[in-house]
Amino acid sequence: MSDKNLFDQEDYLKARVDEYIWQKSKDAGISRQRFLQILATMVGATAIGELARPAPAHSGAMSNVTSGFKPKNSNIRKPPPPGYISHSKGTLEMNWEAMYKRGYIVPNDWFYVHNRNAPPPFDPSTWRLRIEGTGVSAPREFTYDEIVTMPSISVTCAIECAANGRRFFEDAYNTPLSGTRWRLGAIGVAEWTGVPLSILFERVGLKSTARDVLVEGADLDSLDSKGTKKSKFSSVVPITKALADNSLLVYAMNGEPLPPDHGQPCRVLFPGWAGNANVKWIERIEVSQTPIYTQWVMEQMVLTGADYPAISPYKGKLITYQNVKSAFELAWPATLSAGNYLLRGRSWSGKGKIVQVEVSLDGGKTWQFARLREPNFPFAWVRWDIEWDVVPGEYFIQARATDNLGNTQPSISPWNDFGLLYGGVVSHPVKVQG
Ligand SMILES: Nc1nc2c(c(=O)[nH]1)N[C@H]1C(S)=C(S)[C@@H](COP(=O)(O)O)O[C@H]1N2
Ligand SMILES: [Mo]
Repeated sequence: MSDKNLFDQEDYLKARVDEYIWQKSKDAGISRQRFLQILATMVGATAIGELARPAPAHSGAMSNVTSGFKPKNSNIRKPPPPGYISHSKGTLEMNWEAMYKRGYIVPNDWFYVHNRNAPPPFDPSTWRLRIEGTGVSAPREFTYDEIVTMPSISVTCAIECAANGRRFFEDAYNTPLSGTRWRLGAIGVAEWTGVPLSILFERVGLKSTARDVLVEGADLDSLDSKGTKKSKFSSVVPITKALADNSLLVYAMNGEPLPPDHGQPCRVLFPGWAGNANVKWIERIEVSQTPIYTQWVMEQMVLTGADYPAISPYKGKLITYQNVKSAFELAWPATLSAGNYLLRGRSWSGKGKIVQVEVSLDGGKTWQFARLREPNFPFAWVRWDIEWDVVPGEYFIQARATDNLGNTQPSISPWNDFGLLYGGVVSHPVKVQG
């Protein structure tokens, strides 16, 4: 499969499903010809069996706006910056108001956090990264010192949670969801420094037949609620993504050693892919000649619901790249004083860079172009602004971005049961005082 095809999730998913069935068939001693016959009859049938899914109960989890103190039992090490929202013990949502007129990059202390577990302790003298699997001919371990002395590059790009914007599904469909009720603050842009995975893979004798890469953290995943066996938090990408120039084994963030909350000592960076692909606290990478199907990816990394029938082995449509979104650098809800105001915001796309941003100050009736500011890196974000001569009243303001592949934010995102990849235009409430 070519790298270009990866941009088309339909193609990617279909290829993965075909491979899965072929692999199973081979294991069972079935011929290629018979496999193709099975395939022809199978996809529709498995799709139907998986459709029914009970509506999730509302978690009722409380949200806290932080005021600088650290909650007990937190899975987060850094002190929460003022005005940040902590939805649960492992989540910290960026405060968009604090980004007003700030630089392109989010400082480490201000970067959002999504930690399923507390950061594990790190001892540079005993820590090892193991690279192994059927896709390499010389599996071995690397020490921390070895990694930081290898050739490195720096990439400025975003990491964004696949559930960023989840709360707008609830608003748009008036249906509660379980899971973190992020607004738009589960994203940040940083300068990530590390070793291109392609260089590491060269040192372990990457085979031309390598297909998939599994990256595993030191912590456990969160599938235990259903009584299933606990496994390490991990993610899987195809070898084409792992070998991209900007796919890195990261050890520094904005020029500092990777902080505990963001993956100390090492995490992976897969630009544009959903946050969870960027595994933190990694200890093991498996390169495989056969596709790797983990429970996490098949059950959690998918869009599910009436619009997204399951296609075995996936419970829905596999998530890879993030979509287009926009946010204002404003509090939620915002209160402004009448007069001239420089309205600012940022827009981003996991598939490329933003080429156009439109803003509506009248709830979507009329739109005008915002001014885009430099820099404007792909897989990161662009800052934009617009003058607003504002009179007292109550407003719902909106922003709508378009990326270089022509993806534009729709007025509403189609529903999925986990509330992932909300890309619809968001109405931001603003009150203007006289
Ligand atoms: N080992 C490990 N890696 C992980 C996670 C985790 O819980 N454990 N969370 C993932 C998710 S869901 C997201 S959105 C990003 C968040 O990265 P950040 O906390 O550095 O912003 O890390 C990903 N990597
Ligand atoms: Mo996440």
